[in-house]
Amino acid sequence: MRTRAFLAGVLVVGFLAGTAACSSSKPKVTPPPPPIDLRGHKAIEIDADLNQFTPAAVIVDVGTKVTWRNTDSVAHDVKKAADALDFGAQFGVDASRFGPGQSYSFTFAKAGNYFYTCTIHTLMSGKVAVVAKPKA
Ligand SMILES: [Cu+2]
Repeated sequence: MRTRAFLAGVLVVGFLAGTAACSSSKPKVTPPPPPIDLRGHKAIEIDADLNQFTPAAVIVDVGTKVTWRNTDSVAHDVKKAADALDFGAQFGVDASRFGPGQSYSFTFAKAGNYFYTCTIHTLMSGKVAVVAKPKA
């Protein structure tokens, strides 16, 4: 009996060690999707649908016009995230002007990482990475 208990203990310890090794220091948080590189476009579109912005993260050139389209069945808004970079101009749209079928456009004039969110659905957020065009 003692031997069995010892063996069971070894197996458990071995299993735990193996599990720990597999999940080494990686937190169990779903990583945000990688940004979609949309450089080279003068204008792009981001859909608000199913309580998500799609694509949620994009890379665009300075001067790109970004249009958010509400293709969902409920109203959303688009607002600067609380700790986000200054967008350099009046940014965002209220839910009263961003219901189903409505859209909102903003042209990014300066490089930077701009974070925005829907204040109605707090898990609904996105990022626009604006990069300076390389000199031709
Ligand atoms: Cu929303």
